[in-house]
Amino acid sequence: MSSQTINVREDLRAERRQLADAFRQRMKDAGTFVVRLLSSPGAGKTTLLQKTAEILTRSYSVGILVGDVETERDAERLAPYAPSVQITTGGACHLELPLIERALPKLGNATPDFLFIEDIGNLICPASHELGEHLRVIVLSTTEGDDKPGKYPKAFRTSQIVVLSKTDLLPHVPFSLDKAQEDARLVQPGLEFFSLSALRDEGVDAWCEFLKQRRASAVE
Ligand SMILES: Nc1nc2c(ncn2[C@@H]2O[C@H](COP(=O)(O)OP(=O)(O)OP(=O)(O)O)[C@@H](O)[C@H]2O)c(=O)[nH]1
Ligand SMILES: [Mg+2]
Repeated sequence: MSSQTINVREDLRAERRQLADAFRQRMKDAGTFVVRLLSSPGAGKTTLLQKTAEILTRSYSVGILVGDVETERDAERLAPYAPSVQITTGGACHLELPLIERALPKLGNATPDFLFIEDIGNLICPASHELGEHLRVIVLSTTEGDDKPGKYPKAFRTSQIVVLSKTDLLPHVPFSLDKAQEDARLVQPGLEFFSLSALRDEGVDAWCEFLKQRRASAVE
């Protein structure tokens, strides 16, 4: 009797990639630019999204899906700025595309000009999951240490943009913007960087201008 080995893991990966590509194309066709934020817990994703939504909603429609293991806290913080839906995973350390598809209609407008996805605070699991975003952004805060890119390479390798957040704290913490950028570029030379303090509203305008330009070239 002959036997055949099937690589289930590879098949699953390929299937997930196809579903993510289809989602990305569907969003593009609808004029929705999908931006996903990854970071370790507390790096400042929600605070940055509050400021970003405040600026972008002056001229664009914005929707936000935010993942957490428990609680609706982030969606409650974001709701005053843009329609926001919390996805609670009850323990899972990352979001998956079926959760995004299920949450989208709850936004009211399922195809806003900008769809932001805040993934669960974690530099490991989310990096291995494709959600069909157009832009993957990693937020690295000055309180985490400038050595993190080399220690968590997959998150940096799979992102296009690094936001170096909480720059207002630079006088108080041993963090070098140059070292963090050098370390990240060793992992992925093509990375682009933004330094900002969402708390002090420094650098957020430039960040939003960049997002508008990227949206225009990606989906318009
Ligand atoms: N000093 C300073 N603190 C900030 C800044 N941005 C955010 N914070 C603070 O950092 C803490 C975490 O911010 P969040 O925006 O909740 O971070 P997060 O990445 O969304 O956190 P999780 O969703 O739990 O992973 C809060 O106490 C914020 O007020 C900043 O630019 N400067
Ligand atoms: Mg958050």
